[in-house]
Amino acid sequence: MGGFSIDMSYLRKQVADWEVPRDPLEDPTGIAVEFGKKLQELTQAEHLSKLNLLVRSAIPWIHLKNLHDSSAVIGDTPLDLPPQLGDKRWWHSAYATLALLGMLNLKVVSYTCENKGWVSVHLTPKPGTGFQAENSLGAMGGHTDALHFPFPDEFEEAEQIPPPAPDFVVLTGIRNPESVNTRVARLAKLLETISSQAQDWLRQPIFLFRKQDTFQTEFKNLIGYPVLKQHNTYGDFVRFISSRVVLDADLYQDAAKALEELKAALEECREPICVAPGDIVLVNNRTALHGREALQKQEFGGNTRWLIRTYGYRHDTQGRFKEKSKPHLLSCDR
Ligand SMILES: O=C(O)CCC(=O)C(=O)O
Ligand SMILES: [Fe+2]
Repeated sequence: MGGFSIDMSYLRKQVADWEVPRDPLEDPTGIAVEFGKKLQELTQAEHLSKLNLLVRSAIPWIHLKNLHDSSAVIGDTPLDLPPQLGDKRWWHSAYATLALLGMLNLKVVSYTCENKGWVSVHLTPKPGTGFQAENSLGAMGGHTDALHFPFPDEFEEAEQIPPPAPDFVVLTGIRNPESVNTRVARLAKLLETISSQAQDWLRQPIFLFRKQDTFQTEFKNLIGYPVLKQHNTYGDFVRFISSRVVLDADLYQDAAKALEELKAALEECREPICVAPGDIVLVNNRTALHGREALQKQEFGGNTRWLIRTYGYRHDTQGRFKEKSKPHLLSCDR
């Protein structure tokens, strides 16, 4: 089954009236639990059961429309990925996002080695040069976030391996004046499109996964793992970014062809989702790939596109948490 959208405008007013006294960066888990209960009281049972399809991996993404109200957000769109302490403009939207995770019994998580460990980052156009600026405007191919981190069943607390990549990526819309689309592709569709021989190669533990630039960690590569892997409960999982999956193409010519097949299928199978102001999109980071169209204008700050990104774990996903006082924070240290 594909993903789908739900109009949540029936509860937007009540969510917009929530008092948001605490900085979401400081107590994201507490806010998720407390406001998750409030959101549950407001959410129609039928919508809750649709959302639980996502948690159970029965659908690859869900697009919630008009859940929060960002129309009152004033001032310039931030230019930095990490939020500024004291900037409260995005708090309401962050509370709605955290409440959603809490209602679904998902854990909000962040990594010590990415964006200073903050749970929320601003996806906005960044001026200047360097990877952040370049990634912020151009089209983004289909990918999974944190692809060089393991799947949950590959993680061992005692081993020298970082905590699992996020189970879910959450995109919260604050501004999107040009209606620039996020693009999603579901793995099930990709697997119908590529040959069974390609699938077999992608299941071999022969690939190297290079870290994304936003991760500052000594774990730079995940070496000798497959692109596709069957999970006992949730079916097939994927990890992929076109430019960051590497293998010895002389030794494994057919596997290199399999990667090309996957890339071509991704182009074919992606579907647009517009994360409009007030919307929240939850994407399963193991059964779907996400990316984005290029932004149309080379403009920064002002009223430009502004999404918040948050990561979630299933409640039973094991990780290496850094300290009790910050239950969201995963340690990338050995
Ligand atoms: O801007 C978007 O719609 C998605 C961005 C994204 O996937 C990322 O920054 O990793
Ligand atoms: Fe992403």
